Amino acid sequence: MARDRAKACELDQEKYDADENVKIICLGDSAVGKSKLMERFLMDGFQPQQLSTYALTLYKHTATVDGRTVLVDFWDTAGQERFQSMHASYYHKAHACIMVFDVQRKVTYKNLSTWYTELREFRPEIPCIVVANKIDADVKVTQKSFNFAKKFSLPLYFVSAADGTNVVKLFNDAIRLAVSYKHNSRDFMDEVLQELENFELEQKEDDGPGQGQQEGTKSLAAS
Ligand SMILES: Nc1nc2c(ncn2[C@@H]2O[C@H](COP(=O)(O)OP(=O)(O)OP(=O)(O)O)[C@@H](O)[C@H]2O)c(=O)[nH]1
Ligand SMILES: [Mg+2]
Repeated sequence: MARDRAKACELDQEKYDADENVKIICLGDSAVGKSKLMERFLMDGFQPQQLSTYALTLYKHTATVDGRTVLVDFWDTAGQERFQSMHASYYHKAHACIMVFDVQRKVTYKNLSTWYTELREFRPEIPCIVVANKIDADVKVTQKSFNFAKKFSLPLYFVSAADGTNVVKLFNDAIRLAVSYKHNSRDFMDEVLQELENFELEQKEDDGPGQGQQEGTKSLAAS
């Protein structure tokens, strides 16, 4: 209990010290290895047992990009269909996406197009990396060409959560892309949300506590 509280304080402190925050989401069918990739990157470990993610797990990570501290929220989603309808909030304000398939199960590669269509519905502009996982099981797959990534001009990484191949590179590149997207975003919804955030901050500074969001929304619409 006390340890939980200490951990929460530590995270609050990190948030305070961080130069910025980014959110990275992970998508793909059930059992492609999304959670194992997170485990490999964050804990440098791999437990082979299968424990399907229930709906959502959030991992916090602190990274340094060009000398700046970046607090990263990794959202590990459940690939199972029964959670499909919950995805709207997963996408909200995400800055990058890691989209995983399993090189041993063709269907998980085929389903990338469904995941990608949904991603683009909610986040039309964010960087997305396609990940071919479990290459330890068949290294020859790295010779194959996977047209999905080419078709949408997306980077493709061959990785293995089991032996760690390319995992650190994948996540570090994803963090960089997320930060760079956050700085250069031309996405209309991002601009509106950013403007709302700034406006709310200004309102708080100008009027002190207790001023409602309604007023902010009204003025934004009028401007
Ligand atoms: N050989 C091999 N097996 C892997 C690798 N990554 C994951 N696995 C296995 O694949 C299974 C599923 O991994 P998870 O990480 O739980 O899959 P997930 O995508 O998070 O699945 P959901 O949470 O159900 O969406 C586990 O039994 C892992 O041991 C890998 O790189 N190589
Ligand atoms: Mg999982």
